[in-house]
Amino acid sequence: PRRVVSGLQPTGTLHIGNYFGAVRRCVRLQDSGDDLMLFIADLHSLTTHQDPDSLHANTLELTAYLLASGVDPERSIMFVQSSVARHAELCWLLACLATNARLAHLPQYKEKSAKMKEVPIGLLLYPVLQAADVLVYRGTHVPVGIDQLQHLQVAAQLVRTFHHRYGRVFPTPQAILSGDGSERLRSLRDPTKKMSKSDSDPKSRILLSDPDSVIELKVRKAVTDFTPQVTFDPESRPGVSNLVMLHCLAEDKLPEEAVEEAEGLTTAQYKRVVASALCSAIRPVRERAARLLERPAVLRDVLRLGAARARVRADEVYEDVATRLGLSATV
Ligand code: AQP
Repeated sequence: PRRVVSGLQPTGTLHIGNYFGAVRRCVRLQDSGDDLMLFIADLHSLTTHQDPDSLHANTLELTAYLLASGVDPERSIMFVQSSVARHAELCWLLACLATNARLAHLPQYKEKSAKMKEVPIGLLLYPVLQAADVLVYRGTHVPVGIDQLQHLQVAAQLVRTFHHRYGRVFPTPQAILSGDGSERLRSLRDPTKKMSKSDSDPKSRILLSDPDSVIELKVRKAVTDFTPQVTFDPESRPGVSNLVMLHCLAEDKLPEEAVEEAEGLTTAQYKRVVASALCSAIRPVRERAARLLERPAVLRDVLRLGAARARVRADEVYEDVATRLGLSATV
């Protein structure tokens, strides 16, 4: 089977963009037989300052939401990134093959570093750690959004450089794009932007923890445009089309079907349909997560077992890599 590797940062409660765009995709890959390794990317989250207590709480919360979303810790391996030291160790080896010029030119780095006064080296290394995350398990496939493709290209280049110098060790990881538009759900307040955890306006996103009444309110307040009909045209009508997209993801249907269903409704009326679809899709996840959060010891056990299984795989690959480099590593 394909070995799929994916990570999510424990930087706050997941929003429906994270859910439809990442978590649910992983669960569906797991359910269709892929070998899924899903990790909580706490090392990545450190590229921006994290309050230690919040980071710890967010890690457990994310664990609960992932389980509630259908990640099966027996079929898949779910763990915290920092509990498998090989991620950081392989990152160092790969960093010695990466060039500053290549990393500093990546659009996402340029964008994020431009907003900072002091730019941490970790931000520059972010794509190298991402490559290590996948390669340390000889991952073959990575579910990504369009904006992450550039980082997968960095991984592919590192694999080529590695092979050239030391021989073939890693498969070149391939992107899995969802093709259903779920990779980029938009902010409910400004549909030109993506829905994001860090947006200062809480009404711009729907959280997986939002009760029905809050979901309804946020959808009602969603920015659309001055045309009352419901159509799907992401370029010229991003706001309404984003609602159509959410409707489709919540009910597993195609935009044509959603638009047909909305015939005769104004966007204001259609918002009620969308809100109700989202409530039905999210309610079971929210309720399961709440029950799981009452049992933190169970969540910790899941993570501990996941880490132990991940370490076995990572040690084997790392030992192979270290040997080829001439490092006298013992596992
Ligand atoms: N708007 C989105 N639509 C679809 N998918 C999205 N993802 C994020 N935003 C959207 C996907 O969710 C996963 C979460 O990755 P992350 O935890 O590394 O967070 P992120 O990419 O930084 O996105 P956030 O959660 O919105 O945070 P900020 O505020 O930093 O932008 C990824 O697979 C991502 O593609």
